[in-house]
Amino acid sequence: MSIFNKFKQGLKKTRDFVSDSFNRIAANLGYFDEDMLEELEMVLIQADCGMECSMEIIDNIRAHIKKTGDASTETVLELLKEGMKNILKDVKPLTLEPNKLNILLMVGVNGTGKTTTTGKLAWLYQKQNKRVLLAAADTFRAAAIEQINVWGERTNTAVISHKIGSDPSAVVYDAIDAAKARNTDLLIIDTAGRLHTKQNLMDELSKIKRIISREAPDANLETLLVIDATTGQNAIVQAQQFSKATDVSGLIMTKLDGNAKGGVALAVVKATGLPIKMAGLGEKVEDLQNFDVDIFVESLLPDPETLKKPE
Ligand SMILES: Nc1nc2c(ncn2[C@@H]2O[C@H](COP(=O)(O)OP(=O)(O)OP(=O)(O)O)[C@@H](O)[C@H]2O)c(=O)[nH]1
Ligand SMILES: [Mg+2]
Repeated sequence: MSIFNKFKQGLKKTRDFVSDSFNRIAANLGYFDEDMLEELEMVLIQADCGMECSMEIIDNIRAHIKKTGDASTETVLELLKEGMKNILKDVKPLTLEPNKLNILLMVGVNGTGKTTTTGKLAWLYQKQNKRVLLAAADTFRAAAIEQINVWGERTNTAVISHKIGSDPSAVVYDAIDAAKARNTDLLIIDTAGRLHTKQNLMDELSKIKRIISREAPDANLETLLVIDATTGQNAIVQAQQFSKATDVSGLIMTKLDGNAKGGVALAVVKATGLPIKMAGLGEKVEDLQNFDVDIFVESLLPDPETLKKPE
């Protein structure tokens, strides 16, 4: 399946809502008047694009119409896509640096999809013949260690783990040691879910980071904040506050398949200025994709050829 189709399928709920709404509004007249623009703004807000992004996009469309007099459905659709792409433009896909250790530190609040995404990433890079190693630095629950080991087995990836209750930094220390000895390309560190407000847990994260910079100072480190797209406005607050509490280099938006609110990707980028690196589009191992702005936006909106004409 092409990447475009994977995004279309994963984003089906949001696509159905946004595309059908656009078509329904457009079918009235074949061009957009002020009421229709306001209706379109409401659709964006309902898809969780956020008030700020939605207003910015529609204001730009309005200004363009005023300037050119062109309010045709095709032009509005094009401007809508352009507006969305402009907001998301700073996206940078995840890339591994060759001939050195790359470390992905997976962080985020509880249940956002850190462990699942760790497994999916292992699978993705194993397929590319990279030497991958996993670190079970969520030592809170036995089930968490078990879960990452299951992913290790499924993806044929070695896992460094200690027993429940041990210091996550010690796991990371051992994992880096093993990564060096094995000439590993990619070490992925799964951490426990934590709230940015819990100081002791944030300190634990800082300690993990200190170990990484001490033991692997030349490694290419990415701290990836995993955000659950189905948590709506909460996702925005989480992303904002978590990235303030610790240095985050990029976002992974998971569960974009979960509801019709995938527009939250725009709101999160707007609120944090952080790039989205990857998109979780389903529960299956192959449902993790590099986040591509053009493909994401085109997946949410109708193809120009399919636009309905007014009756
Ligand atoms: N539909 C869907 N479900 C996902 C996706 N990513 C993760 N999940 C599901 O989300 C649930 C939680 O995933 P975990 O990976 O355990 O989340 P976590 O962040 O490791 O959770 P804690 O370790 O408890 O903080 C699981 O049921 C996953 O299958 C996704 O992209 N789409
Ligand atoms: Mg987990």
